Amino acid sequence: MKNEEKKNASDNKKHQDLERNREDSKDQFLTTNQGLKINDDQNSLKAGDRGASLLEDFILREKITHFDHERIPERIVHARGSAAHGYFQVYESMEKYTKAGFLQDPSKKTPVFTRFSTVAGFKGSTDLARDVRGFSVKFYTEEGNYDLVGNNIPVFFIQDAIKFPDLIHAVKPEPHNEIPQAASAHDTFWDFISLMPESTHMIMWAMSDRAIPRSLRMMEGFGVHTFRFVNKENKGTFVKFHWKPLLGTHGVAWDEAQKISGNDPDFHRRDLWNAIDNGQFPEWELGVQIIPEEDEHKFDFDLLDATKLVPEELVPVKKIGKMVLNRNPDNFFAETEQVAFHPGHIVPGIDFTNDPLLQGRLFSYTDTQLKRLGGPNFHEIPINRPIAPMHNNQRDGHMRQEINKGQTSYHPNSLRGGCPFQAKIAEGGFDSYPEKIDAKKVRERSKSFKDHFSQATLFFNSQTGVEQQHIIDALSFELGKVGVAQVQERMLGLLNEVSNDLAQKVASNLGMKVPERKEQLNHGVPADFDPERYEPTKSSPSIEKDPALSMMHKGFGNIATRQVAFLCADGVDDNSVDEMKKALKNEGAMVKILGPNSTDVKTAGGKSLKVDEAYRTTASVVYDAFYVPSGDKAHKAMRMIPKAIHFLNEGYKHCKPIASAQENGLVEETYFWKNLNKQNLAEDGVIIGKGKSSEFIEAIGKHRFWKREEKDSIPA
Ligand code: HDD
Repeated sequence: MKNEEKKNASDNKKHQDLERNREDSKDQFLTTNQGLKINDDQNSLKAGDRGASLLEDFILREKITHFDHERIPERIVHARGSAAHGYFQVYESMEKYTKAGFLQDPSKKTPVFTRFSTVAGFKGSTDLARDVRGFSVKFYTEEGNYDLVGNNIPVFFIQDAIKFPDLIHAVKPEPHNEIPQAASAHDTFWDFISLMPESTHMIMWAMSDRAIPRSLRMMEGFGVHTFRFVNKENKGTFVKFHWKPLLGTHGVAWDEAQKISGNDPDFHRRDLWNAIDNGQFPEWELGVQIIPEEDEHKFDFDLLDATKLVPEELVPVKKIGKMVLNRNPDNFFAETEQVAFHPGHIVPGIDFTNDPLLQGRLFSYTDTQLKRLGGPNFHEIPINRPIAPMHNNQRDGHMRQEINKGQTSYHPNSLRGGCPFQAKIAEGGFDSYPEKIDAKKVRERSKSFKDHFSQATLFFNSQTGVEQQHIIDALSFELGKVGVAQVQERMLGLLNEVSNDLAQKVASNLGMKVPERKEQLNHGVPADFDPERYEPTKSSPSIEKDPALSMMHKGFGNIATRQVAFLCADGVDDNSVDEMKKALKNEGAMVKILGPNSTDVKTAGGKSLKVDEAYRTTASVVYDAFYVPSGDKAHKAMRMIPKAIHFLNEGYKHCKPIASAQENGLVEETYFWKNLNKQNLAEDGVIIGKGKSSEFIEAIGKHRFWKREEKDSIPA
C-alpha cells in the first residue's frame, strides 16, 4: 500500500472508531460501579451547603476509593514502555526445523502485541536515556501464546540469573538518595561492572549508539539466548532469533539525546504512535541463525553463554518472516501496562536450552506478574488471553473472571466424561525436548564461559571510526561521572583487555593513566571469588571483524517517516515550499511547517500555509533534517528570530542534513556559514540553491554527516 493510501485508510479507521465510540456511548448515563444512575457528579453530599461532607456519601467514597487504587506496582525493570498491535507472517514453511504452527503457512497472519521499553528508568522517565531497549513480542498463535522477550542488544551483562538482582540494584538510582534517574552514569553501576568482567562485551554495546536509538522503529531486536527449534521428527536445532527493521538501524547524537530528554521525554513513544496513526506501519523481518546440534562445540565460545553472540560472518541470518505493527492500543493501562510477557511461554516446536540466564528467567516472570497484576488470574486480562481455547482445572483466586461451570475441577475424572482431556503429541500436546542429562549437582560455571573479552574486542574492531569514537565518548562521559578513582581504574583495566587504544583514549579524557596489567586486581575479580572458577581468559577470536555488528553498515537510503522541518515566515515562496514538500512526501518523509507563531504563514503568493509548530514550542533535536524555502521577506524576518538561527546551528552540530533554497538569507546568520570552509559544506550535507530536492533526499538517506563532529566547536 502506498503511504497516501495507508494514511487514508488510517483516517477512515479513526473516523469509524470515533463514530463507533459515539454510537457505543449514546444513551449512556453516568453510573456507580453497581449501575446506579448518578444525578450529581459535581458536589459531594454535605451537611448544609457550607457544612462538612458526610461519610454516608457512597458515590464520593466509591469514586475516591477507586482512584486511590489506580496504580499498580510498576515493573522492577522495563517499567517505561510503549506497545502496538500487529501481525506476523512467515515467508516459507519452516517445517524442516520446527513444528511450530505459526511458522508453517505463509498465507497465515498471526496477531502480535509488541512492547518496547527502557530497562532502568521508572515509568515516567525519559525515552532517550542511554539504556538497553526491551523488545517483547507476544504471538497469539493457534497453539497458545508464544512470547519472544528480547532486547535490542544481542548479548547480556551477566551469565547467570542469580546475578540479576545485583545488576539491577547497581544500575537503578542509588538507594540513599534515589539519584540518578534513568541513567547508568553513576558510582554503583560502574562499581559493579568493574567487578564483573563478564559484562565487558555488553558494556561495549551499551556505550554504542544502539543505546540511544533514533526511533523504536529503527532498532534491531534479539532473542539473546540460544533457543531450540524442534521438528515433527523430534529433531532439535539450535536457533538464535533476530528482528531486522526495514527502516534501518539508527541512533542519535549523545548531546541530542540529552536535549530530547528535556524537550520531549515521550519522543520514542510519540514517534511510534504517530507513525502508526499516519498509516506508516513499522516492519521488522524475523531472522534466524540455525545451528545444527552436532555443531554445539564447534565455536570458540559457548552457545549457552548469554554474554556471547554468534557472529553473522560464521552463521548467516536467514530471514523467515515479517512483523507489521499496524494498530495503536486503545488504552495504555489495559494493554501496554497489563501485558504480561514470559520467556517460558512457548509452543510446540520451540524449546529452551540450558543457558543459566534463561533458566533463571523462567522462574522470575510468573513470580513478578503475581505481584504486579495482583494474583494468579492475570492470564484472564484481555491482552494476555490466548486466542487458542483454554480449559483446565485451575480455579478461583483474586479477580477470577471466568464462571467455571459443573461439578468437577480435577483430572482424571469420570463425572465430566474425563474432560478436559490431555492432548496426544499428534494432537498438538506439548512435549519437552528429551535432552539427555547426566550430571552432578554443582554450583559451578563451565570453563567454556571464561573468555570475557574476545567478543568485546570483536565488537569494538567491527565498528567504523565514528562508532568507535562514540563509544570512547560515552565511556568517558559515564566514567567521568564516577566519583571513585579505584572504580575508574578498574574499568580502564578492563577496557585495556578490549583494546589498548580504547583504554588510552578514555584514560586521557579522564585525565588518568591505564593501570599496569599486574595491578589489575585479577581483572576486577574480587578477592573473595575463587580465581580458579572466575578468573577470565582471552582467546583469539576466530574472526577479526563482523560488519553486521556495525550500525553504520546497514539500512541507509530509506527516508520514509523522517521528520523534515521547513523553516518559514511570512513571504515564503510558494513553489519553493510546494516542490520540496511534494518530493519529500513522495519518498514517505513527513514535513512539518515551522513559523514565528502558531498562526498561518502568509506566502508570497498570498496563500495561507498552516503552521505545525511555532519556533518557541519546538526544538531542532526532534527533527531529522531542515529546509529553508526561498523568499526574501521570509528570510529577512527569520534572520531576526534567534531560535530559527539556533535550529540550523544545532542541526549542523548534530550532523543533520540542511538545505536552503537561497544563500543570501537565514543561512548567512549561522555559525558554520560564518566560520567554516564553504567549499566543503555540500559534501557535509549542507545543500544550497533552488531545485535541489534530489540532493536533499539523498542526504537525508545518509542519516547523519558524522564527519562534522571533528569540528565540534559549534556553539549550540
Ligand atoms: Fe527480563 C522484564 C528482557 C533477563 C526478570 N525482561 C523484561 C522485559 C524484557 C526483558 C524485554 C519487559 C517485558 C515487557 O515488556 O513487559 N530480561 C530480558 C532479557 C534478558 C532478561 C533479554 C536476558 C537475556 N530478566 C532477566 C533475568 C531476570 C529477569 C535474568 C531475573 C532472573 N525481566 C525480569 C522481570 C521482568 C522482566 C523482573 C520485569 C517485569 C516483567 O518481568 O514482567 O521478571
